[in-house]
Amino acid sequence: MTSILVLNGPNLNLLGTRQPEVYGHTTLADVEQMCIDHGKTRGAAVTCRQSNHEGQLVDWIHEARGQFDGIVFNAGAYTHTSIALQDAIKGTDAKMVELHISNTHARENFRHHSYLSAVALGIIAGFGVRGYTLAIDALLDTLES
Ligand code: CA2
Repeated sequence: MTSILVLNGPNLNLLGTRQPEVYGHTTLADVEQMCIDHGKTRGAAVTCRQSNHEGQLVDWIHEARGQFDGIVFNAGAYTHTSIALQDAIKGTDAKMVELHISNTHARENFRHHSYLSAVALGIIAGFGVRGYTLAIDALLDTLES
């Protein structure tokens, strides 16, 4: 069975509680359940993790090697700052889809650059939390092709 890790970075535990005009009303728990349920409909096992700590995210990416076929990664603000996360993704054999709830290119300039895009299979941004299931589909379609 194909296994997918849905990884969320800093502050995404606040989803649904603040800034609903940017990130919507859905909580992280709802998003994670949606991902697990969507994986099941496609015959894939989805595991969800969230951390506010860069090193923890690096450790989970290292552990993903040989354990997960793909990663859906919303690295939050670390997207725009973290060479460490780029290096970690380079060191895993799992394919990664970069995911953003908001359209980062329609926001402040500092959100326009991503250290992760260069090591991503592709990028989904601006479709709200629906982007998570779009990213799972993109990963599964790629892995199955
Ligand atoms: O659009 C996205 O998914 C982002 O990755 C979200 C990050 C932001 O720094 C990126 O530029 C784009 C921020 C996550 C913060 O999440 C919150 C959710 C609810 C309330 C407050 C923060």
